[in-house]
Amino acid sequence: MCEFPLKTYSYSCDCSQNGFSDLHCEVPHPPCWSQPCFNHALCHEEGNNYTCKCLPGFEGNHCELDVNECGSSPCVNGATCIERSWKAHYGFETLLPEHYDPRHAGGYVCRCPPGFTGTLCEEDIDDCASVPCHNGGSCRDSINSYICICSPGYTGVQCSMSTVFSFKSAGNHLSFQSVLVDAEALWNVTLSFRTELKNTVLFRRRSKEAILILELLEGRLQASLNLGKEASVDGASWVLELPKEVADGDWHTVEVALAKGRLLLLLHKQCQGENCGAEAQLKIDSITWESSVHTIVIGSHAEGENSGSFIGCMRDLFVDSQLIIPEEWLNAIVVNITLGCNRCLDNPCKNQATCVTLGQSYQCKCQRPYEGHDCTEGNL
Ligand SMILES: [Ca+2]
Ligand SMILES: [Ca+2]
Repeated sequence: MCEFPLKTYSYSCDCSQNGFSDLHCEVPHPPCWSQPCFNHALCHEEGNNYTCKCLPGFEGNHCELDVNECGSSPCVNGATCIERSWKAHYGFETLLPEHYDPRHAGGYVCRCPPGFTGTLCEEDIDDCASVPCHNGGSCRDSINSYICICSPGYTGVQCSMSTVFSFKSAGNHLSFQSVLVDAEALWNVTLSFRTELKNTVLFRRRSKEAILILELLEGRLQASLNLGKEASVDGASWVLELPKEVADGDWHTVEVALAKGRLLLLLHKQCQGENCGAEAQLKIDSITWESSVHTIVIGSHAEGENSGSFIGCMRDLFVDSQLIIPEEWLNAIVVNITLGCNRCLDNPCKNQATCVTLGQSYQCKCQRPYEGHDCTEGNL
């Protein structure tokens, strides 16, 4: 490129493209001169060679490779994995800083689905922590939700709705109609009751084909079924009884079910042993269980009939697996039924004691010298 003896001429050598420097382009550039390392890696010279010292999150001889940290699916429970090297997510993803910084481009963050937390979204958030279930209901944690297991007498998502109602005098009753859509469906009534009447009716259910009655006779449960339009004349009938005395003023839960070919009478909860259930095989094939309207009267044999009327409280009434909630008795005939169950109305406290309602129970404040739960014991 240069020639002698043109002394009078000056010259310069352009080495910008060939990797050399100095006046005559005879000195090679240092190895890192060409900036061979990618992704902001440091170039480290060793003699005529170089090595690239990668920032976290990059690899390869020239740090040209973005480590695929999300490749192993480290986030659990359906979380989304976002690598810190994904520049396009900055400014949008709240889990990342606002601006990309190559010095912090290694690793990943997990965006958790609702209900989970933790670095890897491995932790199921305790949705019961806020104690959402009321009235003594117990809480079961679920995914981004909870399930309340309500105490007897309450229902609703948070157990804040009462299912309790009471019959204070003869003739009080509740009457409504139920439509069995599926002819094969079970006839089923489950309820809890509290009474001291020894002989009373709990419910009567009537359809075109059958009459089913649940009552107390001498303090014991009896379910009777009569089939046929003229049931008492030419129909078949069955009676089930349970020996346990239940007219004791405490709550009892009873179920009567008429499945295809079987009649069942069951006492739930406190009852244990073989005396808690009775069953009858109907042994009838010819009856047609048509879809039909059923009339159900709770607390009485029929509207306008006072004999055998129920006096006491009921709660958690289910008809064909549907909970019948007092607040939703819009289409029912309701005769003098009171919501709740005020036990003090039964005058349970003796000897001039004062009765105080405690939820669905009561407490007696005794006059001296009486004592005991109902103030019946005394040191006279
Ligand atoms: Ca990466
Ligand atoms: Ca949870």
